[in-house]
Amino acid sequence: LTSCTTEKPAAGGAHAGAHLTAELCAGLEARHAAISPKFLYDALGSKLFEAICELPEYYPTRTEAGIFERHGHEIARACGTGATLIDLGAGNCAKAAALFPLLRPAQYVAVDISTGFVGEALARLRLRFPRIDMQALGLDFSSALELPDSVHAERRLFFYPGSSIGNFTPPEARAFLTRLRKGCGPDGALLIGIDLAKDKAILDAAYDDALGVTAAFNLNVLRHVNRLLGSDFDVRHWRHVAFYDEAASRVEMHLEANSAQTVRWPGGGRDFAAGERIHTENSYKYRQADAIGLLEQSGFEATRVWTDPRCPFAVIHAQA
Ligand code: AVJ
Repeated sequence: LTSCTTEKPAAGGAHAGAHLTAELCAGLEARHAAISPKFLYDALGSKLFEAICELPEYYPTRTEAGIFERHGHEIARACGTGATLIDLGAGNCAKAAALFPLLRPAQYVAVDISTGFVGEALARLRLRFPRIDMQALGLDFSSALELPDSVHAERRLFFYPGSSIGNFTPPEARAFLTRLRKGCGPDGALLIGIDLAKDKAILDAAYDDALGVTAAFNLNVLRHVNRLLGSDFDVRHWRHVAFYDEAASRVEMHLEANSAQTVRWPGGGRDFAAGERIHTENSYKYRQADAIGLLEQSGFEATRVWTDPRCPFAVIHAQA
């Protein structure tokens, strides 16, 4: 039997860096199997995430965009113009681009783990804003943030929207924000979007939508892992599970084996029992005071907070 769906090598290189492969193996071999959420973003995963942002159930993108729209002038006043805007997890660069007319950055640096995706987005953006100096950086900033010398050191404004901070546990988030603060320099700042705790029914629906787009996004990680690791996960034998754990204040995403599975990869493998899960994402939801506390424990000073009157979500400007 021949298949029409071939597993192509990963975009931007046929094999993952040794550290990424080692990280994947360690996660899959752990007693509670896990895959880091950063692996959700291959080329297709980035497109599926764009589709998630269009879903009626997925409120964060729309809510945050509304805050940027309603309070744009105040946000620009807090941030100042002419900054070095460093967009962490830029994806399609749409959120930053919407702020360009107000923020008028001197330089725009789009950082994303999905190298090809962010490169294409930036190429389109250069045509629209020819006067802004732009560069795309394909790198995994979750463990270390090493910016090349081409990124201006003055007036750095880190932009971390969409509540991506929620993927870290609170201690990891503090460590990450502390690194950011150190990368800011003396006159730097951070503009961050943080999702706030809300009704469980809203959260459950946002991460398990009726069309199954989030399910496809989650399952697609197995195909990405197959390409990176040479493993033989069969997507059809797994299902998407997502729920809000109120006590832990986080949404969890898992992939659950429909039946007993053996998965192999070069140099390793694992048996999964029916119903066994692979943890693929946490999405922490904060109370506003705790979000501010997180920033202050990382050495930032939260100077302004903007929220939505109907849907709890905070955009915070923090000074390094
Ligand atoms: C990009 C990490 C902010 O946690 O809401 C969306 C990713 N996962 N639906 C989130 C995601 C499932 C998203 N972040």
